[in-house]
Amino acid sequence: MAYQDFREFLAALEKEGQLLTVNEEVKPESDLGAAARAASNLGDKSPALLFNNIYGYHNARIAMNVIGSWPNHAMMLGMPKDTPVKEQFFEFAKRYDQFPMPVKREETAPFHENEIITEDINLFDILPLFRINQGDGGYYLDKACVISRDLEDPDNFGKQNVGIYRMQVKGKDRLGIQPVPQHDIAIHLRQAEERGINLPVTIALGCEPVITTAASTPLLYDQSEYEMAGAIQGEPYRIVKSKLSDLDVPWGAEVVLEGEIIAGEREYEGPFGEFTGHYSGGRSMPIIKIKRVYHRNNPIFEHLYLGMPWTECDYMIGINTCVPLYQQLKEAYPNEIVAVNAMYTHGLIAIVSTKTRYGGFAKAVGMRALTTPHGLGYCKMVIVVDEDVDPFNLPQVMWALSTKMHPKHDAVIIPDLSVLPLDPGSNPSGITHKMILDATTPVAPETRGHYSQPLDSPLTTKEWEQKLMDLMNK
Ligand SMILES: Cc1cc2nc3c(=O)[nH]c(=O)nc-3n(C[C@H](O)[C@H](O)[C@H](O)COP(=O)(O)O)c2cc1C
Ligand SMILES: [Mn+2]
Repeated sequence: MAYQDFREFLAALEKEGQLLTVNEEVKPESDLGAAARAASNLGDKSPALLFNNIYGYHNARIAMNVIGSWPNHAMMLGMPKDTPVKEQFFEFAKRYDQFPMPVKREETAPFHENEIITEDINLFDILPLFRINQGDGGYYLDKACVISRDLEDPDNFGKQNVGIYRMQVKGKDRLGIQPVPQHDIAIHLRQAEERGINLPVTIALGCEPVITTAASTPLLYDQSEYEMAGAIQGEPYRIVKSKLSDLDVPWGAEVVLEGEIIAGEREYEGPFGEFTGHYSGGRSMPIIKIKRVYHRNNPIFEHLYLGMPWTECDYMIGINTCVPLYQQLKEAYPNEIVAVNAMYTHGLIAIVSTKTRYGGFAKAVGMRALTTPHGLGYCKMVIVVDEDVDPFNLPQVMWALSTKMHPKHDAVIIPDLSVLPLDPGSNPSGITHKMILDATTPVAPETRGHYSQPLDSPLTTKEWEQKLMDLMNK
């Protein structure tokens, strides 16, 4: 079953006890950021938060932490809320294989209820803005889908991009945007600027969770996020055309902004507390001019807390970072790759579980991970483990590192590769050494170590696991 819009998902969360409505009056700063940070601090089953009594506003409603726990992530997939993480990973991978699912086009959408045109636009009036971290340099939209097209191949639906990119509200109709060079919108902007023309963009706020998931998934450049959203939800994804451009927008959005990135213009943007747990600093970034605003009656403004992991951002880009890496590695090595855990900091570190056909194989798997499209900007460290090690079970990964890895032979460092500039350790920003840690058991023709007597569990352990669980549940 697909959620048609943001409100339907919030209602589903509420029914399952995964939405907490806060009726007491809260201050935009620091209550909202603090509450969402606190929700993450309380563990991995936290509810989404809906605030409907915000100091300074008559009728603003703000939702946070919407995909901010494993139960909420499971519900995004339409699975029972207690589904284990690894099961969510394999289910996501199964649906990823259903790509592409054709889209469903609509003529009108609920957000057409209200239209605001050029001279009347004042984003500070329209949106209940607030800062989430005390060092943020301004007000941000940090969970919006940004849609743009490939200018050289505009009719190619797959090359239309939907991505989550943070935006700083810089004026009543001006936003700053940070297109990381490795991401698709950077390609579109470059095409526009090479021609000296502005890049049309449409921004959708308050979407149902499947499109925010697809928009933050490292898909291939020509894979449509809408066709992936359909595959994930198991039915066609609903879209509607923008009014000012040829861009397709999620039908269920609460608020839609239409505008363009101004060619050649840059302005100081930031700092913003990032998913790396560090501030981005202030840098020169492109500007979006907003020309039209649409919103539903009494719209719900969605925002997300991010900072030192784990936060909602990490749930959003956890499993959906693992799956493309897993599928792309499997394309190269279909009989060997078992699972991939790239849930930490969007895959700056990745753990790959694989069979090893012969000595040296695991290191090659690590190198392949570095050269996947997502690996180019992430995968600073790749840990490769044997097939019997569950990469989602970190104690097992630590066991593999501590017993299988030989520091002289199994740490491979490759100098000066690309990484996203936000990696606070990169130097210069955007360049880093990368490392493969081969924590697999040496196989022939390698002869290192004395691994010939691996320890196995007693014969009836599996039966006893079941038996003990049954006894405990009695
Ligand atoms: C909350 C959040 C904020 C993000 N902010 C940015 C950003 O400002 N710039 C950026 O390039 N990527 C940002 N990302 C990451 C991209 O959305 C993600 O890497 C996505 O896979 C990129 O897709 P693309 O290859 O289609 O560009 C953000 C992700 C999330 C979840
Ligand atoms: Mn994309």
